[in-house]
Amino acid sequence: MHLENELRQALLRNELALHYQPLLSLGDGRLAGAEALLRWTHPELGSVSPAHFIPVAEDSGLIVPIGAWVLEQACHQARRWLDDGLPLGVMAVNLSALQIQRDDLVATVANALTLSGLPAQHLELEISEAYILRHAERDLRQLARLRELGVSLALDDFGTGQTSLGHLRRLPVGKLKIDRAFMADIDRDPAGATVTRAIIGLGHGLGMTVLAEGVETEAQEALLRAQGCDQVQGFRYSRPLPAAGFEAFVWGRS
Ligand code: G
Ligand code: G
Ligand code: MN
Ligand code: NA
Repeated sequence: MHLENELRQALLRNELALHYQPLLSLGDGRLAGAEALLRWTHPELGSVSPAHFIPVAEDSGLIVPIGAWVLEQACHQARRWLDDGLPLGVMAVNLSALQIQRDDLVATVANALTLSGLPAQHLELEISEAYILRHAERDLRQLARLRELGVSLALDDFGTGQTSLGHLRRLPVGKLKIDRAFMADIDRDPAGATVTRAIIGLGHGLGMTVLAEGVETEAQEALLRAQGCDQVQGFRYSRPLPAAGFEAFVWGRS
């Protein structure tokens, strides 16, 4: 079976869905937002991991129509929750390198906002650090155009790339998401804790919100709290959930 052909059909056959993982404020434990994460259930293969199919979608260009679908779905869901009086905060959507390189990205994002009626300040776009530094000047212009729409930007997987501090300062990014690779040993290894402390200090120094990804244990949470980290996300709180499960978990809706 050719995965690319199957993925091409997936949108038409309605096999894609979004799950949502809560982003929480560390200070008061309140919901700060949700990250939309793509899921694919193939009729024969069953559930296919995004780690497996996102690279196929990127290499084939399918990430462009799929990414547009993700934006639309996520914005609609956010709008429904806000209409129901549920205090969502932001809806965070991952963007791929290929989407950022395309001239129609701003129109695609604007279209998703218009169709859903979601106010732009409720949309946060996540851009992986590993990607952003390779195309500096062009990307800076593209990011600035997104900011003009009123959406916010987050630098995802932070700490795994090699963003220079000078470059970071020029990025119109309001949030750093510390890569989950750094959580593994922060509560056991002093060097690990030094890295998270440094990233939190750096982000705050630049006026950014700092979120730690992949938080799984109470000890990790305690350390991040002591270091002044603003937000957390991870299996300790909740796995990514279908919309109904997210509502039940976060707002006690049944
Ligand atoms: O959900 P999971 O933890 O397995 O995600 C694996 C990877 O797939 C992560 O790097 C995540 O950023 C990426 N991913 C999930 N959903 C999307 C999406 O809608 N668009 C893009 N570009 N990447 C996504
Ligand atoms: O690259 P990005 O940060 O978008 O990836 C998000 C991915 O991280 C999702 O696939 C999600 O399922 C996964 N994830 C979220 N929380 C945790 C966690 O606490 N531990 C691990 N191992 N993965 C997590
Ligand atoms: Mn992400
Ligand atoms: Na990440």
